[in-house]
Amino acid sequence: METIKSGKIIKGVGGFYTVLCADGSSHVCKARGLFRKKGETPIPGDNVEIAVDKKGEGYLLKILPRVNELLRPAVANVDMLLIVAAAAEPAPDLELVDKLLLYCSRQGIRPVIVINKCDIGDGSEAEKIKAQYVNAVDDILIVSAASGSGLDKLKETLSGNTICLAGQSAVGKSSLLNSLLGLDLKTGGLSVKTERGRHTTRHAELLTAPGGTFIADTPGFSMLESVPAEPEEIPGMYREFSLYSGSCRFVGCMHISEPDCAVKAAVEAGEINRERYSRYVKIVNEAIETRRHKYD
Ligand SMILES: Nc1nc2c(ncn2[C@@H]2O[C@H](COP(=O)(O)OP(=O)(O)OP(=O)(O)O)[C@@H](O)[C@H]2O)c(=O)[nH]1
Ligand SMILES: [Mg+2]
Ligand SMILES: [Zn+2]
Repeated sequence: METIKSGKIIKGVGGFYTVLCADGSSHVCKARGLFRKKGETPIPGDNVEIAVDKKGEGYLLKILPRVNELLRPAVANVDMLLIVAAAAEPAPDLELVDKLLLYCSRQGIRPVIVINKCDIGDGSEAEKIKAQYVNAVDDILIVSAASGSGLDKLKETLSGNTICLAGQSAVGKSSLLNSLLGLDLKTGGLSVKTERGRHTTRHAELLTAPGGTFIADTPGFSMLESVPAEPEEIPGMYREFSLYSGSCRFVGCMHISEPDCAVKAAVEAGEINRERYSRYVKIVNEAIETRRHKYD
């Protein structure tokens, strides 16, 4: 006698997958050979069907279709990326934030910008960062894992979603999870680097919070090896450009060197944030370089 159940993989190590079911029970499951034959690898975040035999042992039967799939960390069906930056210590890498926003756009993931460490200084740094993104992103939260400021709102935003954290090392990703979920994850930043400066491979694991919330902590490496889009796709991924881009003289305007560009005019008029626009130009050029060298 087997019972068939459905649930979500929250962890996978050495061919054993921990599946959390809707009734709150969890089962460690093996994947049958079937997956290997099909070349399918179950990963955390996968919604699955399992069979549990009378000894309580479980087997994965089926992986339901994925909405999306992140590679590093390997997590499926991600609703939300928490892009964490620090108001100070370390100085924010906003180019990374911009690239992570492109990644969200490409993967169909809702971005949430979290500006942590607002307890340091007078708070003006956090506001300066926020000002660069107000027209680009709906959710921008200013918080402090240390003081607890803003964490209630953050918790509310996360509720019921599958979430990945991203951002530079030492911005406070693990600290935020500790404060939000009452955990004891290792903090201090850079903790997972080896002496060669490379990050150790870690198996992604989804932490669970009440209300069907699943969160993957991520060590502070960039999930991105290069700009996650083709050059021509990038302008359309900048939401704050969309008000203006229809008025450019050329269809397909890249808003860089073309004449009569409404986006550039909006930058000059102070309607589009100049710093974000400058990084946009850099990112597009990087994407062009990457493509040029792709077939070298
Ligand atoms: N002042 C202040 N310090 C913080 C805050 N949040 C985290 N820190 C400190 O920042 C350092 C780095 O925090 P972590 O949580 O380890 O950062 P992380 O983003 O997880 O770093 P990686 O795991 O390397 O990617 C620690 O020393 C924390 O105590 C905060 O809100 N305010
Ligand atoms: Mg960490
Ligand atoms: Zn233009």
